Amino acid sequence: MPAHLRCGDKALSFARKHVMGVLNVTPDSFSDGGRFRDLDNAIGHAGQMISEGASLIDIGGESTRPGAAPVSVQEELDRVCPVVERLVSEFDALVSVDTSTPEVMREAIRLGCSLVNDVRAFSRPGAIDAVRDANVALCVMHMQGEPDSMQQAPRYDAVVDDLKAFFAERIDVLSTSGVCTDRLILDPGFGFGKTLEHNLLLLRNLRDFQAFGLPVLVGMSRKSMIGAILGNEVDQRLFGSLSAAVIAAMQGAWIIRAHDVLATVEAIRIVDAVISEPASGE
Ligand code: 9MG
Repeated sequence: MPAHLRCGDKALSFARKHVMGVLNVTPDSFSDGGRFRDLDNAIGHAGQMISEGASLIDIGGESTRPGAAPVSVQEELDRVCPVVERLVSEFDALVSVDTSTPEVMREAIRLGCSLVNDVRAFSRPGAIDAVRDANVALCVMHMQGEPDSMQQAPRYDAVVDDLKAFFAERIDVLSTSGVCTDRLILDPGFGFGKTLEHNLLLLRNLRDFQAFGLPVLVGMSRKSMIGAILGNEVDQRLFGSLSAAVIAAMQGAWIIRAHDVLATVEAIRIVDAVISEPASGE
């Protein structure tokens, strides 16, 4: 594992683990009802998450929840770019853009974002070209299918091995296209074309993904896998989300994507304290 991740003109140190705060700027966001579509509200919410300890803010203008409708390129640009521009100028935290759209990637990079988070792993035509020559970090997430149908019948031969093969292929495609692999983050994509059993197998075996020598990011916050275990609604999933975040961090994840930043930061600080090597065993 590298000591830090290059993120444009900034860097993310792996002396400790990090929380990425979720900032949805979609009218149909699954867990915040789209309250943050308004620009000032979005900036205020991002500022709150940064003051609570988020190292990164992930801005998404296209909902990827199961069954979500696609948005036009122009609509995604209109939702995301004003938020990126203000966050970059007003805060020190790393700005991440959750998009699969090459036009949005290019514009967000021009505005100074530090990371592109692509749930489609830079597979859309033009996506790799859009990021190749920037030195921003790239989150390569696994998803089986597309959001409108991905939860209908997810199937794997062996979910952990299948994802390892997927990451090997994407790393190969990206690096042979000229993307330096020290910019990459891997993400198993909890809930993206996976049953509860697939998600649990991935969480149980998360350490296997360290074989690539790249940082691992996970997002389980408020997801239906938590609700499926606890039988509760999205606004009741804090304790379950924290438990999953702690397990992932103990299993080697470096970045936790979360809605409830303060609670997640405190939980992850406990993990950092437990796993950091003391100077002596005394
Ligand atoms: C956008 N988005 C929603 N869930 C996510 C997850 O688990 N990982 C990443 N990288 N992005 C996500």
